Amino acid sequence: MNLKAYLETKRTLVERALGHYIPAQNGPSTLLQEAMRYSLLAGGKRIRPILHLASVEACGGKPETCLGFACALEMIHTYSLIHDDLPAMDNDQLRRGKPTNHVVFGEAMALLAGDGLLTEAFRVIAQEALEGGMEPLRVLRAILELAAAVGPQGMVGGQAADILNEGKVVDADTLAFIHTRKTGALIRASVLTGGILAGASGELLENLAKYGEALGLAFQIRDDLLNEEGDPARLGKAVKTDQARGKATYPGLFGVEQSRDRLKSLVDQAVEALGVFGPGAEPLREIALYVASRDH
Ligand code: GRG
Repeated sequence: MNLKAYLETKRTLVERALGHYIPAQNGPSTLLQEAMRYSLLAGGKRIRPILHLASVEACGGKPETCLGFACALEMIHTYSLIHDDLPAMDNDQLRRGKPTNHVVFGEAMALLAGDGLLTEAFRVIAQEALEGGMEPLRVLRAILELAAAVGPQGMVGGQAADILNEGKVVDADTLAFIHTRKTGALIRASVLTGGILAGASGELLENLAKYGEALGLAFQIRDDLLNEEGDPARLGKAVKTDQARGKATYPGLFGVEQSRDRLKSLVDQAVEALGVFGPGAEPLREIALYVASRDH
């Protein structure tokens, strides 16, 4: 298959739907809406919604019915980036090749833009489920997975541990704790919820969870490596910031070579988990290989 064309088609679909769900607005909330749209529509790979749609396809579902859920994943991801860039967290000036949200709109508006996107994500899921007549129990299960993945037991918990461990020498277990939650949990949920909404069997869901877990950790290890040795122009953000901030990273703890080996073995694990799927899982397979080699 042509992965580049596949990613481009899905990205365009998601891009258009995001603009529709969070439209430009006139009125008292204009600036807030502008701040939300500024980061949401600033580009980005859209890998989480694409993984979700690919997972729906792999399980024989209809991706067009899950576009709202896919966009919700991207809204949550974008909120996390806006908050992560704030002066109280990583204090970054550049994201997706543009000045960060707080640099343009100020800290208060950036905080609220993140809050707005997080809340809108769950509104969009509920609205699309009602209007599309989706199976209620499947939607509830998917919401449970998503909320658990991004709450204190997942992404927000991982971010807290990341910040609390800044400047400390962490062990391998702590590093895995941070990475699987901060980044891995939302990626795992993006994949798993696709299977849930498509009505996949228990065996398929178990394997989607294994795939998502391995891929989520692989994604963050690649992110660590790119922070160490990537091209800032290609990445659209600063590099070598992790070391300067005393962040817990794979290359920091294990070195670049061992991190690359771990990345490769995680991608192998992810691909292996897809063994029970038919040819419909080809995009998921290709995306796993792409994650290991991505340059941005
Ligand atoms: C609740 C106050 C508060 C803050 C939450 C949870 C959180 C802050 C931040 C999440 C942590 C985070 C930003 C992890 C990094 C994940 C990561 C690898 C981001 C980059 O994702 P890509 O490469 O980026 O998919 P694009 O721009 O392509 O979408």
